Amino acid sequence: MSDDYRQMWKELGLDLDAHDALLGVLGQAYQDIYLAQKQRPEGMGYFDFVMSEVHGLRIKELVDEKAAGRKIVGSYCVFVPEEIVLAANATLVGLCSGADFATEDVERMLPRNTCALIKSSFGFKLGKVCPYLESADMIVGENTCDGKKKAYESLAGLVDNLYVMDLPQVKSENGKALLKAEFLRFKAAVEKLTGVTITAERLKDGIQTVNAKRAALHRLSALRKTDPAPVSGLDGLLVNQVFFYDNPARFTASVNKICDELEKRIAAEEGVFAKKTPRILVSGCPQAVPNWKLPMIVETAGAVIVGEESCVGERGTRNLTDDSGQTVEEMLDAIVDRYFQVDCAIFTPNPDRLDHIQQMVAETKADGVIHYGLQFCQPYLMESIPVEKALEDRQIPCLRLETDYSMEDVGQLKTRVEAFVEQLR
Ligand code: BJ8
Repeated sequence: MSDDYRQMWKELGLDLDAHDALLGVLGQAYQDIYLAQKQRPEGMGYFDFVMSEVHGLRIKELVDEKAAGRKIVGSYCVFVPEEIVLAANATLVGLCSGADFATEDVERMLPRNTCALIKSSFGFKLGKVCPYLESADMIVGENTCDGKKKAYESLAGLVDNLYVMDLPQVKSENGKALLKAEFLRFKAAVEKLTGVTITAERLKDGIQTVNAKRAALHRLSALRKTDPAPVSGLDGLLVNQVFFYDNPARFTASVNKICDELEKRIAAEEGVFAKKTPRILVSGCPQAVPNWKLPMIVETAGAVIVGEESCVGERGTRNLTDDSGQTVEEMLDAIVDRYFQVDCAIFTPNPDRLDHIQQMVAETKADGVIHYGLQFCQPYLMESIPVEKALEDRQIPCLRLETDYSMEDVGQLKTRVEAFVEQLR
């Protein structure tokens, strides 16, 4: 890494030694897991570059944007509407973290039995190793699961720019009214932060930019339905992870470029795995960067992942926002309509998620589902039991896994995944 980057990280307040250690582990993991794959599409080269510069070039871009007066908004959840952030001339970045860090310090602030995703977010703050978090002018927390909403009370003491968004837990008229009220309050807060008034024109622009990102991912998902799979699940997940960090227009162009390449592969009947390789849909908790543990296990066990029913995947990107409104009010209603369909397990009841899992199984021609639950994640672990039952009643094999970010259980998970893949053959 260049000296310029080190200076930038120092100015952002990072702990340079700890940060070096993190980048060292990340780089090695990327090498071992990603670069070891065969037959990768050439277009993934862009994503390799993004990952090699994830704390470098992209952060430099954000720092430059800040110097030019643009604000950065950090978020932990797909309920935070990027359309509104862009319309206020600000940039949204995802802050969810997929690796353990500073665990001892974290466990002095949070109970041990907190999910790895929440612990990781705290670890990155306490360990001073996340330049995205340190660049953010506003950090948005949301009242989703109990773990997150209580953890934000403690996070408020660690950062001075936390904004908490309330969210409904029931898909009722009252729930929708709450979401609308909260999006209006968020719009006002972002306008205050940036000093930019959101006009109809800006909001339409924001909607179209985010829709284009989502549409590119929809295109990619559709191509992953083919047998042989034209791209690995590891790479599919990576693209979905980068969705949260990259410059939107560049991301859209890069995904579309991969799709052009995959179309040619499909026409030539080329794939990353042989035809009839067992196909798996992963469903459950979000897998944030650099959490690549499950796809690594699955795809070295002789199966291919063909879709992610997850917030880092289709739950987060399904449905475009209607951009036909002419006024801010009409477009805000369209944004509320779009986000109110997100079927996170914090909702009760949550029948849409089961429908979506089955729909994705049919569309991706998956042979089975792996339910990915993070240890101590009540919403998804609770939901995994009826999901498994409903799938098995429909003769769709399902394997329920519960894990965290450590590598200690890799051997055990591998044994279970291998047995499941055998069953699918
Ligand atoms: S919309 S899934 S991004 S809340 S894994 S912290 S649920 S205990 S991440 Fe999520 Fe928004 Fe929902 Fe999506 Fe809690 Fe579970 Fe931890 Fe979780």
